[in-house]
Amino acid sequence: MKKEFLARFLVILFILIAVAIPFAGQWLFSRNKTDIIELHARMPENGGWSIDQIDAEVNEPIHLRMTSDDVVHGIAIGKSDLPGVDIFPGEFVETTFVFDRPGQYTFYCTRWCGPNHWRMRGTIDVSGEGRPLQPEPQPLFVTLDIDIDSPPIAETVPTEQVSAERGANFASLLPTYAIDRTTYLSTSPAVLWMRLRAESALSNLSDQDIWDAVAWIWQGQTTPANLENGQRLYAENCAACHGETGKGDGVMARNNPVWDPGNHNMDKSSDSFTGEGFVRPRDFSDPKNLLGTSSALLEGKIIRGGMGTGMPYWGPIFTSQQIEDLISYLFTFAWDATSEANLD
Ligand code: HEC
Ligand SMILES: [Cu+2]
Repeated sequence: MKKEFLARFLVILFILIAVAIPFAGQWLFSRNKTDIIELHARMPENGGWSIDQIDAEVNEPIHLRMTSDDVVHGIAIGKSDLPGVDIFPGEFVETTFVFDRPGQYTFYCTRWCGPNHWRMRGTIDVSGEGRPLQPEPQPLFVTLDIDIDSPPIAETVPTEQVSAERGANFASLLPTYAIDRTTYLSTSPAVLWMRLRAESALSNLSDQDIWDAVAWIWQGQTTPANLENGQRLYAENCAACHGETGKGDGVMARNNPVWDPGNHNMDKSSDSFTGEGFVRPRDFSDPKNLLGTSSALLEGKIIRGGMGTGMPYWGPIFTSQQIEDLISYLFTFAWDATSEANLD
């Protein structure tokens, strides 16, 4: 009697389980389907990201299931520390992003998939409670009204290799404005050199002494750790066009025509400018270029980009600290170049 009851009970139980399994599967599956966003990465020429706008809520994870339809890509979120993920063709990879502040974020490709690689960008609109991503303060190039499309050439450059170490010897002689951070941000090394050269208190110093002092001032605006960070960001994001040594000879740009303001197809103020011409960037390792340029100008160019010249805009990608580190690193090209023979 007891045995028979048990047997019947087991049969019913098995039937229930058999019926329940597909339902449970379906339930789990449909949940996954609504929670997971499938994202295909493709080169811009092949259509770019299959989805370029995603809505999200603060503190609610978004799950991405990603694959590539062509070459290797990667994904990362601008202005955030969330680790990036590589996306390989023929494979699916999953990742989860959580945002703790509302605002508009940019997701972007992290692998050099072609000359238009940097155009692989999309936005994630995060709504909800919390301190929003601050609206950016006005960049200095706007406040100072600097024309970032006509970068100046240094009126004077060093004739020997500069040494920030030697420059430290003159620190106590320098007027306070020279070591002021605002001066560093808004003034080019060459303009500061000319101001210092005109100081009667420094008339005993040689031209080279003053260059060394200026190099020391520039060095004092950063740290070895920040420079290292700038170097890494440069290698990952900029060297493909600007070249490892800043000469403008990276694989993505070395065959482009050199910027020529007399050529109307390149002159942005002319009616015939198509805004599509890629140019070869200026040589950062020629001291005439960067030593004539202020940090504010470089920041403006990096944030806003070159409008049709092929120079991407990085405003939504980098934090202000990252941009600062990149600028500090760019200036090292100019100082290092003073050791080369291309001084004239
Ligand atoms: C796709 C190619 C490309 C990439 C990638 C690129 N640049 Fe450029 N960049 C250019 C071109 C072309 C110019 C020159 C056109 C212009 O100034 O408008 C330029 C100009 C600049 C200038 C203005 C310099 C001057 O003296 O005129 C700065 C600064 C700069 N880039 C920094 C960067 C940094 C930093 C990165 C990486 C985060 C970067 N660029 C990545 C192509 C690129
Ligand atoms: Cu890509």
